[in-house]
Amino acid sequence: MKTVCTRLRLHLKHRNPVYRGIAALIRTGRLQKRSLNSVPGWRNTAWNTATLGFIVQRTLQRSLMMTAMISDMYPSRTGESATMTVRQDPVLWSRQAGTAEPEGPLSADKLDQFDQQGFLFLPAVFSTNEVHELLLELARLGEQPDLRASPECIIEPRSQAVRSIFNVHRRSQVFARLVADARLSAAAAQILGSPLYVHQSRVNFKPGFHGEEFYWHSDFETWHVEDGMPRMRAISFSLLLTANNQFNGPLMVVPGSHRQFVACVGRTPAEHFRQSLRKQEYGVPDDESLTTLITTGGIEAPCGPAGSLLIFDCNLMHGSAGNLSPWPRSNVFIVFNHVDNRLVDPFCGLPPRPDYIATRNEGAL
Ligand code: 6CS
Ligand code: FE
Repeated sequence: MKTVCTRLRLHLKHRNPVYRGIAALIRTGRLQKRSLNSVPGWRNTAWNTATLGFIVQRTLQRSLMMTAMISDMYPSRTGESATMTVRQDPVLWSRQAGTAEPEGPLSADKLDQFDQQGFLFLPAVFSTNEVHELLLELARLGEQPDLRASPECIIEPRSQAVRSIFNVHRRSQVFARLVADARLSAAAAQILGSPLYVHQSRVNFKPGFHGEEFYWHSDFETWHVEDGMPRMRAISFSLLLTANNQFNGPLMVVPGSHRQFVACVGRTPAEHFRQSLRKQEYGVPDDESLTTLITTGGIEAPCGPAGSLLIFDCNLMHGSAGNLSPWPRSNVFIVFNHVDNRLVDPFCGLPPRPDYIATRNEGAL
C-alpha cells in the first residue's frame, strides 16, 4: 500500500492541478497530510488520476482551506464593472441550527439587532478611569523614539500628524489585556463562535483640525482581496478613547449594508497598503452601489462619551469625515477572526500584507 506522499508524487507527475494544489497546501503547512487519509478511496490504486482527483476535490472542498483555494466566494477588483451580490455567510455564526443561545455580555435582543443592522453601539461600557489608563498608555507609546520611523505608524497624507498605530496589542501589555477583556472577546464569541484570535489592532488618532477622512469601505473587501480572509467571519470593536460627536468625524455606518457584497473596480497595485492606509483608492465602492445601500439603509453616526463601544460586522459599509473641530477623535480598533477563517493566500494574487496589519501566526484567545 502506498503512503500518502508516494501517492501524491505519483499524481503530481500527471500534472493534475488538484494534486498540485494539495501539495502546495501541505508544503505551506495549511493542510495536514493525515487529513488526506479521511478521503474515501485515497488508497484505491484502481482509480485513475482523474477519478481520484474528483473525489479528493469533492471531499476536501468541505474544508475551508480547499474551498478558498478552489473558488473565491467574493471576487473583487477583478473586472471592469462594480457589482453588488448577496452575502453568502451567516452574520450570527454562533446561532446555527441546533446550537444553544451563546452566553455572554450581549442580550438576545442585542444579538438580533446586530444580525439585522450589522452593528451595535453600547454607550459608556468602559469607565472614565479605564479610558484614562488607555490614554496614558497611548501617550507612553507615542513617546517611544522609534515609533514615527516604524512602518506600524501611519502619518496623515497632508500633515505630519500621526494617523494610526497598528499592532498595539503586541506593542503593549495594556492593550494586550484589552483584547482579552470579556466585554470585547466574549461578545465577539457570542457572534462568531469560538475560538477566536486577533486579526488586527490599531489606534486611529484623528487629531483636531488635522485628522483626515476614511472614505466609505467594507473592511472585509480589503481583508479578502489583500490579506486572503476567506469568509465573512470577523468582527471589529471600536472603543472610543475620546467623546465622538457630530463635529469630530465620528464613524458613519450604513445599517443593513453588511448583507450585500460590493465588488470594486480596479486591480490592486503592489504594496498598496503603503498608500491605502493613508488614503484608499482601490477597494473603494462605486457611487451607484453606495447610493443603493444608503437609500435602503440610511446613514447613522453613533456618538457618545469616551468608553463607548461600537461593534460592527466585517462587511458593514462605513467611513468617516475629516475632523474640523479642535477635539481629537481617538478610537482603538480590535478585530477578531475565527480560527476556521485564518488567512490563506491573498485573492488578488499578490504577496500578503505585513503581519502587523494582518496577523498570520497569532494564537487563539
Ligand atoms: O486596510 C485595513 O486593513 C484597514 N483599513 C481601513 C480603512 N479599515 C479597516 C482596516 O483597519
Ligand atoms: Fe474600516
